[in-house]
Amino acid sequence: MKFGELVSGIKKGDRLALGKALSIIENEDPGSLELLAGTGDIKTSTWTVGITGPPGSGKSTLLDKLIKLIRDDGKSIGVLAVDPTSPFSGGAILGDRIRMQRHTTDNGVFIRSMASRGSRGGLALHSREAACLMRAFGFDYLFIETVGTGQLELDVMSASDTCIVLQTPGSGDDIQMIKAGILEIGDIYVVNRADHECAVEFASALSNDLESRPLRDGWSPPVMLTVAIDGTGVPAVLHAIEEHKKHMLSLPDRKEKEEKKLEEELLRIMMMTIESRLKKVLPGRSEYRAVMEKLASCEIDPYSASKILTNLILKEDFNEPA
Ligand SMILES: Nc1nc2c(ncn2[C@@H]2O[C@H](COP(=O)(O)OP(=O)(O)O)[C@@H](O)[C@H]2O)c(=O)[nH]1
Ligand SMILES: [Mg+2]
Repeated sequence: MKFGELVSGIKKGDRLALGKALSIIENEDPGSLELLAGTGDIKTSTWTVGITGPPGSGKSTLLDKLIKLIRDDGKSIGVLAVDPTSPFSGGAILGDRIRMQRHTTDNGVFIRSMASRGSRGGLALHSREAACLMRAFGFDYLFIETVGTGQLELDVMSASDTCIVLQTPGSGDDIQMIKAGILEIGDIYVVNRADHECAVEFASALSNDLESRPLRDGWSPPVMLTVAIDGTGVPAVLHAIEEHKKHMLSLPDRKEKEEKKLEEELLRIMMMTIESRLKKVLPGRSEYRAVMEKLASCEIDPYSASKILTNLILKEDFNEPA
């Protein structure tokens, strides 16, 4: 199938086309950017929700329950699981698998897991581009599940409209981990495994910590207790997502924020495009090989080499003023 056919398939809601396009992105096929370029004219109202938290904290279980609630409400939902330990990606015990099956045969749900391999930035890069494709398909909600590993959380947040941070009580160093930066990113905090005896205490410690933080966009992030395995507290989480969505959509500087996000996205994609083009084109250029020779024989240093080539590539118009 040609890229154009894939794109029009996605626009028409063809799940097979979406699946194929996601594989192209996942395999870092050289045509990835070209494929994505075709989806750019699609405006969707998909609300993207990132769910992050340590492995085993219950993200997939919570998602499973959220999917059910959202489907009961008649809305469609895409799930991108970039957590390698996720039941969605096959690491499930049998029970989890069986529970997922009810969704995979439902046309209003599309679940895709992404492998955690890849060259540069790997996972994070894939998931950003995959999310673009999923949004182009036009689900009402897109959920992105990621395991808590640091930089990825920040990427998830910047690609999400609502960011849910999941934590579990009882491992002693929870609060320390939370202090290590995760308090900056959540719009909603969920303390899962509320069947654990320390859950309430843990949640109130978390609330206290959050209270000392400056508000982002005038939103005060709630701390919610859930027992994902039996669904306790999950409707309240969905309600909080909807409240956050309402809040964000009603911000007076919403338009400026969106423009800023678009600009960041544009710059990020430009960097990617430039990098991929340079890698293809440079080795065949005589100027590049000449500079490389000088570099190899220590006639110049890498910084001077870079300056020569960058000036050459960017030409006068884009050179910094002297
Ligand atoms: N006791 C208890 N177990 C839970 C709860 N939520 C999830 N689990 C279990 O924790 C394990 C890991 O859950 P999973 O959703 O795969 O976690 P993930 O790695 O964050 O996606 C599974 O065996 C779940 O059944 C909960 O609220 N209470
Ligand atoms: Mg999971």
